[in-house]
Amino acid sequence: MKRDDVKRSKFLSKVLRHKPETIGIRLDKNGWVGVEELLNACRKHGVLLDRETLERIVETNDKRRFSFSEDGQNIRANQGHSVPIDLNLEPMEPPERLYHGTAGRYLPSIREKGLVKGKRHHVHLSADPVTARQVGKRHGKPAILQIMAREMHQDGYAFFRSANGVWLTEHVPVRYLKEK
Ligand code: HQG
Repeated sequence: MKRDDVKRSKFLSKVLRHKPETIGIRLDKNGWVGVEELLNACRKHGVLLDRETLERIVETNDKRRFSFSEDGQNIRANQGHSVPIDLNLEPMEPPERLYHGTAGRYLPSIREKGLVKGKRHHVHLSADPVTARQVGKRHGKPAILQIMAREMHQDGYAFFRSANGVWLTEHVPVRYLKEK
């Protein structure tokens, strides 16, 4: 991905997940905003973006963070919001194990409280340890946790998978965590 696109993509993450008000847009209850509305608002705020560039960012984004609606009129972030929207995800049966990458310094607190979602809507889990390590690295020296996802699910906990393959759940209690 081009360097300028990475910058624009970070900006889009900010306005489509966390702070739409900074450019004067509103997300609907499912997180969508009109593409034209978004492009106009970005331009007004000095971020040069046209439809073609936006399409390229959606397609080439390393984690497929954004999706267009079927008719192409709207766009939203696939996951990671802190604003209260409903992605309308269907609960799904998870694989036997999922993974969570975190920083070593968080482990004492995680051993006490389990994985908590903080400001986000869900705890984010990865399907494989390599991805989990990359997620963990963002916070410092990474530590990888295994989650007994199937067992949790059998015990009645709901799991969801975002359009870009991130597994989501409300909270992971300590008893389902295993340190690798
Ligand atoms: C930690 C990125 C102390 C948790 C990634 C994490 C992901 C605790 C941090 C997505 C804790 C929250 C989300 C507890 C959890 N005590 N710390 N009890 N429970 N934590 O950034 O999962 O690039 O909100 O381990 O790829 O790192 O944005 O969550 O270290 O998919 O698309 O609290 O963000 O995607 O950090 O990352 P974050 P995350 P994007």
